[in-house]
Parts: sequence; C-alpha cells; structure tokens
Amino acid sequence: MIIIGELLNGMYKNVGKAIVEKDRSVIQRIAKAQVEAGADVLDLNCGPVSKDQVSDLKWLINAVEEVTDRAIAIDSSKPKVIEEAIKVARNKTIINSTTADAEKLEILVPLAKQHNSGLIALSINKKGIPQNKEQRLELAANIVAFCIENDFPVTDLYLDPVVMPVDVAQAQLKEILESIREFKLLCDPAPKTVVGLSNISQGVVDRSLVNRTFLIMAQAAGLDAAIVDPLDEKLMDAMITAELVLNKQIYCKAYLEAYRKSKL
Ligand code: THG
Repeated sequence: MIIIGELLNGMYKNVGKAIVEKDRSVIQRIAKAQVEAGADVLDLNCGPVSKDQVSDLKWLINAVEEVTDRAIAIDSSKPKVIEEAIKVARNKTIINSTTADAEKLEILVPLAKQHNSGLIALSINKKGIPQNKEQRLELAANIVAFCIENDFPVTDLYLDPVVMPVDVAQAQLKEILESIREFKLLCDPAPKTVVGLSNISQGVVDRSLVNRTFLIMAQAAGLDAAIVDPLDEKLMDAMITAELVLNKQIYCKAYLEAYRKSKL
C-alpha cells in the first residue's frame, strides 16, 4: 500500500496557522513525523485559510523538501495553482487532482507527463458526485481513455472514487468499494486506485475505527494507495495486517515491526 500522509492540510488548525504565519518548524516537524511513521508520499494542501494559494503552496513545498526526499502530492482543485507550484518541486510529485472534466484533463495530463509526475483523478465532474458505481465507472473510463490518447502511462494514474462521509452517504460506501475493484479492470496494465480515507469519518464519533474498517475492505478490493493519518497506529497496524492476509508481506512473528523497519 502506498501511504500518503494527510496531515499537512490547512484544514487542520495548527497547519492552517503555520501556513498563515510561515512557521517552517511546525510544518517540518509534521513532515518528519509522517515519514517516520511510514508515509511514502506527503499530501500538501493549503486549505481554506490560504489567501494566495500559489505562494503558500510553493512555500509549503520548499519547507517540506528541506527535511525529506519522499514524494509530495500537490493537492489543489485549481489547475493553475498546481501548474505554478509544481515548478518549484524537486522531489517526485503526484498531482492531486484532476476530475473527468475536459478542461482540467487538458491541462493536468500533459503537465503530469512533462514533470514525470503521478496523477490522481477523481471520478467526478462538474455535474457533481456520482450516486452509483456505474456513473463512477463511466467517468473513470473517460479519464483512462484520455490518458491513453495522450500517451500518459496509466500505471501513473491513480483513480479516486471519492469517499463520502458515512453519516451523509452511507449507501455510497458499498458502491465505492465495488468501484475500486472495477477500476482495476478498465485497462491492462491496470490504473492505480486511491482514496482520501478520512473523508468517511468526518463528524463520526470513533473515527479511527471507521477509518481502519473501511481501509481493510478497500485493500481487499484492490486499493493501491490511501491518503491517511499515518500517526494513527491502530490504522497502520490494521493496514499492515491486511497486506499480510493478502499475501503482500512475508509472515514472521514480528511482521509489524519488520514492515516499519523496511520503511525507514
Ligand atoms: N481525495 C483526494 N485528495 C484529498 C481527498 C480525497 N485531499 C483532501 C482530503 N480528501 C484527504 N485529506 C483529509 C485531511 C483531513 C481530514 C480529512 C481528509 C479531516 N480533517 C479534520 C476534520 O475535518 O474533521 C480536521 C479537524 C482538525 O482540525 O483536527 O478529517 O478524498 N484525491
């Protein structure tokens, strides 16, 4: 499983404050903690507090790249912001994200290709979030077709079915799990799949339990990557154990410890 650390998001109060105050030490401490906990990639999102997304995201990228050479996911809904921010990145990048809308694909697919970057694509469009598996698959198939036509390697494409909070869209979660399984069948070689896991538990009491239960089910459906809180130890233990069950880790008595050591 490719672990994408979610904590450098302006949605979190401490991070939002650090971005506004340009406090590098707070950002760098959170970056290092996520790397030490096993994050392969760090998601960077300025969140709602940012008044100048381009300069804030560039600042965030620089601050993070000073302390780690792990990949970064440049997280913004605005293609123009991603286009500017990616210019300052030296680490490997994943663009997060495009939708199935032509005007976004036309900018972000060539940009990802030019920078040798991964690309996360949400199976949504301007009309909104799909209400069933069929609509998600149709949008994902359009995204895959666009990538193939434009010579973007689908193995660098991460299809995201868009996880919804369980308290507002409970019936969607089964559709999302089935979408993950079917996204993998859209072409050969298969595209990758990703979810923003913590979306599921916004407003829920025991967030960690809901998160890890869904993550394991998504892993069983073939999930390749997840945007998660890597400091949640119970979540990481469940993720590693699910990899063991899926025969993606070699069993030994100390398999949790062995996995963590392999990430350092
Ligand atoms: N798909 C893709 N990218 C994404 C998402 C996705 N990026 C953003 C988001 N969704 C994933 N990251 C988060 C980060 C934080 C939270 C949820 C998803 C979160 N934050 C607390 C909250 O809102 O309750 C913040 C509260 C606090 O201040 O502590 O839940 O789906 N491609």
